[in-house]
Amino acid sequence: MKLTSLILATALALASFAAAAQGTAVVVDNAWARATVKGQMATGAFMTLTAKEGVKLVGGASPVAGVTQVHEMKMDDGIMKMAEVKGGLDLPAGKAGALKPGGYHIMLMDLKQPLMKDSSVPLTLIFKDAKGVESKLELKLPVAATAPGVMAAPAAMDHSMHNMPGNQPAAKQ
Ligand SMILES: [Cu+2]
Repeated sequence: MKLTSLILATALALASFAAAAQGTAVVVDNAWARATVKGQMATGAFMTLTAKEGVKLVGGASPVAGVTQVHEMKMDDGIMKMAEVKGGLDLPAGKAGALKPGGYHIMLMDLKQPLMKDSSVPLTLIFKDAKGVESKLELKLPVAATAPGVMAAPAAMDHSMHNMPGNQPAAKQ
C-alpha cells in the first residue's frame, strides 16, 4: 500500500510539473494594448487566445497597472457595461477566443504610467486548467491606438467610461 501511494504521489507531482511547464499551452495572436493619454487611469489589452487544452483565463498582472482583471463588456438594458468575468474566461481546446474592443478584454486599471503609442507593456496572463492548476504566460504587448492591422476601428467601444470618477473598482490586492 505504501508503495502504491508513493507512486501515486510521484505521478501527481509529475503531472503538476507538466502543467506548470505548459505555460505556453495557450497560443497568443494579435495582442496589443490601447495607448492612453496623460491622466487616464485604465485601458484595455486585446488578443486572440487559443488553448491546446481547455483552460480558463483567470487573471493577469502587469507592472504598469495596480489592478489587472479579465473583463467583459456587454449591453445591459441598453447601456454598455463592463465587469470582471467571475470564475475566469473559458478557453475551450483548439478554439480561438477573441479578446477585443467591445467584448472580452484584459483591463489594466490603476495605471502607474501612461501607455505610450509604439512602446510595449509587459503582461502576465494567469490560466487555470481543469484540475485547478495555475500556469502563467509572460507577454510583451505592443501599445497602439487601434488594433494593429485594422483600419478605422470602431471608436465607440473604448474604455473612456473607466475614467469617470467613482467608476474605479476598488483595488483588490
Ligand atoms: Cu474593462
